[in-house]
Amino acid sequence: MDEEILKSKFTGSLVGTGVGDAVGAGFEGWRMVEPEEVKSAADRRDVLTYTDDTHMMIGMAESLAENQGFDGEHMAHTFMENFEREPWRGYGPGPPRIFRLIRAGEAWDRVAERLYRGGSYGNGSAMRIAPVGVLYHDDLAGLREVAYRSSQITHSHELGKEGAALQACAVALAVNLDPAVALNPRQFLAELDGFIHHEVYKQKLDKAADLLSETDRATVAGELGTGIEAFNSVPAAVYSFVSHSRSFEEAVLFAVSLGGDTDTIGAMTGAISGAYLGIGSIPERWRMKLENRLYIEELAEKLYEIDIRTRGSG
Ligand code: F2R
Ligand code: MG
Ligand code: MG
Repeated sequence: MDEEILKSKFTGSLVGTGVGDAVGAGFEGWRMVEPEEVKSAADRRDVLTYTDDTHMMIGMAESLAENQGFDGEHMAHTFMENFEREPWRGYGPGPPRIFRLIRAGEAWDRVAERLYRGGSYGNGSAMRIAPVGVLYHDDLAGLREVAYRSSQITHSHELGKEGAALQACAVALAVNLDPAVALNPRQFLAELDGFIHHEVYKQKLDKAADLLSETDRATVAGELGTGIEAFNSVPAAVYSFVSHSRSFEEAVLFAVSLGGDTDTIGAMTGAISGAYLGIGSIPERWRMKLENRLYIEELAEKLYEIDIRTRGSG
């Protein structure tokens, strides 16, 4: 693939996370909303402010860039320090408790097991995973390992880890596809199905394939789920992408219109769509308003440089 296109996919996925998060943020918890209403709300805003989804995605990218790959202890401390600087970003209930325990001296790789039964299966480790999807786009075994191990910091339930791996794989597959060639939605879903291990996600991917010709958004939302749990939000993001693969804007507006965890489903859809279509597909009027856009682009470029070096030495 042309290197400029590849680089634009890295920036597209990270900026796409931020834009999708910010566009969806005002509607989190709504039942359903018209895409036009989402669009005009985003267009009216002077700044697109992101939430915890992008704040944690930035932490992942910072840690991966600084270590030229995954270092769990460093990533856990990066998350914790970023949270301590900006705790107002709308974090889920679990991560702040985890950061306080790590700050009190608990082991970063065991503390998540103390939350909920068997650890959290919230979507918090999937919503932030775009940097792993782009950096490990040509190494799906490595991608799975880093998705699981990064999830372990805050979301140690197997469904939380698998949700992060599924979202990372969707980003990686999207990076590897030629944006000039029309996406085959069934093939994309089948490749994800081949990658994923857990039956809960396999069933959701099957449902997503069955819903490809569905025109009723309420049916899609009801069948796939739009909740805070990873298994009730990652499949909706994948569906929003495959059903609107030619347009970043349409994919994100559709994702947010489903209601529920709108910032997170918007962020994950934006990450996949940006990874497929590249940074140029993100509407200029949204991209230019994204808070900290230049910093997010800089992080994406650092990850791209690591990717070039890894491929050069491989
Ligand atoms: N926090 C929010 N939204 C609340 C409103 C924010 C408001 N707009 C504001 O600005 O202040 N959104 C963010 O949180 C979600 C990610 O959450 P995360 O990080 O996964 O949190 P947690 O606590 O780990 O899990 C979430 C909930 O899932 C249920 N759950 C998880 N594991 C469970 C288990 N094993 N058994 C039973 N339930 C489990 C719990 O209800 C958890 O609280 C994103 O939406 C992000 O945007
Ligand atoms: Mg959020
Ligand atoms: Mg959310």
